Amino acid sequence: ARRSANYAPSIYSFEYIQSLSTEYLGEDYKARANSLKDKVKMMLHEVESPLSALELVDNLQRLGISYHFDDEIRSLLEVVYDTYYKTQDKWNAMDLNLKALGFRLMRQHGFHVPQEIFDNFKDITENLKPESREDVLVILNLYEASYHLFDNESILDDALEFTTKYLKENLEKMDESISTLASHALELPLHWRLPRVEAQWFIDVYEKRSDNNPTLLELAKLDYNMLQAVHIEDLKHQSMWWENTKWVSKLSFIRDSLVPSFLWGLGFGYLPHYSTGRRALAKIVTLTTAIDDVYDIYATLDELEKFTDAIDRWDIHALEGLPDYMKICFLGYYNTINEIAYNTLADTNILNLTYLRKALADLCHAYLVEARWYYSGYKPTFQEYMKTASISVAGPLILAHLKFETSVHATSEVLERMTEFEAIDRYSSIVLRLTDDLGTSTDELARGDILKSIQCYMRDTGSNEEEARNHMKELILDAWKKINKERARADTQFSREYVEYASNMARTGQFMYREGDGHARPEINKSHLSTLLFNPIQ
Ligand code: F3P
Ligand code: MN
Ligand code: MN
Ligand code: MN
Ligand code: MN
Repeated sequence: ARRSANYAPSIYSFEYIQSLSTEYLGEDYKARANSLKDKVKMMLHEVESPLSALELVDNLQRLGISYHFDDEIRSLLEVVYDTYYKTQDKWNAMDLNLKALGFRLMRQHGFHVPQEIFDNFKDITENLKPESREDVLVILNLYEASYHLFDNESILDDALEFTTKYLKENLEKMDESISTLASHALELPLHWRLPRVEAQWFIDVYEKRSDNNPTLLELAKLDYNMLQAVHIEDLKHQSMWWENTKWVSKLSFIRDSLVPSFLWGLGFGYLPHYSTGRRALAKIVTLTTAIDDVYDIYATLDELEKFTDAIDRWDIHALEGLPDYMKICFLGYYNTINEIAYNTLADTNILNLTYLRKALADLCHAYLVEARWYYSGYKPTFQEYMKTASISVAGPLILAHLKFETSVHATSEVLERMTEFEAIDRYSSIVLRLTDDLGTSTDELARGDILKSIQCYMRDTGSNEEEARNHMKELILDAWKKINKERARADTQFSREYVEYASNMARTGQFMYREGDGHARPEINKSHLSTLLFNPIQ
């Protein structure tokens, strides 16, 4: 008898999604947004101190509207960098708060600032008082800065440890307005958060501030709702496509992951010009989720060998040897991937099908290895598991696609830089796998599955589940240190955009699985989904 996961039907019906509408596509809104943008540009030209410049940039970023001012922000940061952060004699004179805020923004934007800027930070932090709002802000800024650390940056390691402990231990003593910020930061640092979800949260926080800037606030809300209108169009397109594949009715055992898969697409990139990429990636995630269920749950090992071989050959004739339900899987996948490759070819003149096929074949081979482990009862070591599982989590497949979905049509650059991106691809896939296992392995083992990272590590070391989970969290931090290094290396418009997408993949994993299997059970993220996709901000 075949297994089944008994997934619940989607909580978002086809009819519901098609009925969504929004007024925010209208011209009036566009005109209003443009006049607000002009005002913000003036503000960016008129800043008077480095602190006010950096705070303005930070607010624009957190409010989710900095993308309108990329050029202005870059020039402003260049000036601030040259004047204050470039050399030691310049930064010596700054206070710790300014150092910390600037360090984070500079590293975010690829400027070189060494960790030594925080030499002896404890001389200052020792005397800070949790009862003082200003003092806690210093700690918070240092905390957020420290997450931009590279491997072997021990000062930043110390700063991360110190500030985390400080915030945790002093939450009770803080004023409520600031303890909200502190617990939010402790839950996940800004650097690991999904920009769109963060914007939604921060707009609310910013609105409650007595010293907020009404222009920024109005633009943030308006822009949020205008972007949401673009996302709704994407989602409706997506749902029409998914309905037409008929997978939900033909393949009774799969998850209908349309909406959470769209959220992955949105997580990789939320900007309007990224619609094509968002749609392509959301399709890949929707189909791949179903194929993962074929391998994990439904198919026999013999069927899986045949399916993997068909994917390898990418030959329409391979269809004939497959059982009926797998013909649907194979041809559905085949058509979608070929169409995506066609669009890239027509749009950019790059033929990437060989590359996309290879990523898909690697994924299916990793799935097959895991299926063999399952049927033979084999228990891999943690290291052996990770070798396969950092591929089976679909990170490399997603990243293969993302490289061709950047806004700059970097025709030859993509192909030339493939090997350069191997490190960021590997480490963002590791974050994805470990977050997935932290969130999904409990359900998976209950339903019958191979041992996942946590359990392999427990077997290897004799540790208990909590220790193993904490170890995985440390490995996530280690992987981010490597990601940060690769981010700092990105030196062209194309590579900067790409490393952002790869970082966003890790961030989406951290968001999706933070409270369990948010991908298989979208009700976990219901309230976020509703503000992201279904209801404008008031
Ligand atoms: C990680 C997976 C899925 C979710 C789909 C998300 C994507 C493709 C980014 C299928 F690939 O989750 P699941 O937890 O079932 O994967 P696993 O590899 O653990 O079976
Ligand atoms: Mn699975
Ligand atoms: Mn699987
Ligand atoms: Mn294009
Ligand atoms: Mn999983």
